[in-house]
Amino acid sequence: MDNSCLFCRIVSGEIPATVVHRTDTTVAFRDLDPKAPTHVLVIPVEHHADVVALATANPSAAADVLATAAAVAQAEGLTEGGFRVIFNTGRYAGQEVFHVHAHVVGGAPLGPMLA
Ligand code: D5M
Repeated sequence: MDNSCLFCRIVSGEIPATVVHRTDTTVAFRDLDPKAPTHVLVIPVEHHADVVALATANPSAAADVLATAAAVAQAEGLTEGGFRVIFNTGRYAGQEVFHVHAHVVGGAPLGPMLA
């Protein structure tokens, strides 16, 4: 837990979020600024800055994030039409929150990825 980290504070419940799924190792909640009809963020409970740090330090937690992303996609009805799972990583990708998170986005045609 990093007290200066927004998403650690969502994990602890100190900052409210619309949580849609929770496991021992992950939390999934709705993005405040959705870019598609469904836009959920999936994070590990454990603090890691980005997907490289997570996969290096705790590959099993990285697998848990993907399993939760898949469960969210199913629960939100995204699997038939299709969806994206995106890890913005670092400056060029526009990562703003440095607690690794998977964006699960879908619910409508998403257009080309690199517009
Ligand atoms: O994406 C960071 C994402 O985090 C961005 O889509 C907004 C979202 N965000 C920021 N604060 C909150 C809170 N408090 N609740 C829910 N969602 C939030 P990035 O990949 O780092 O650019």
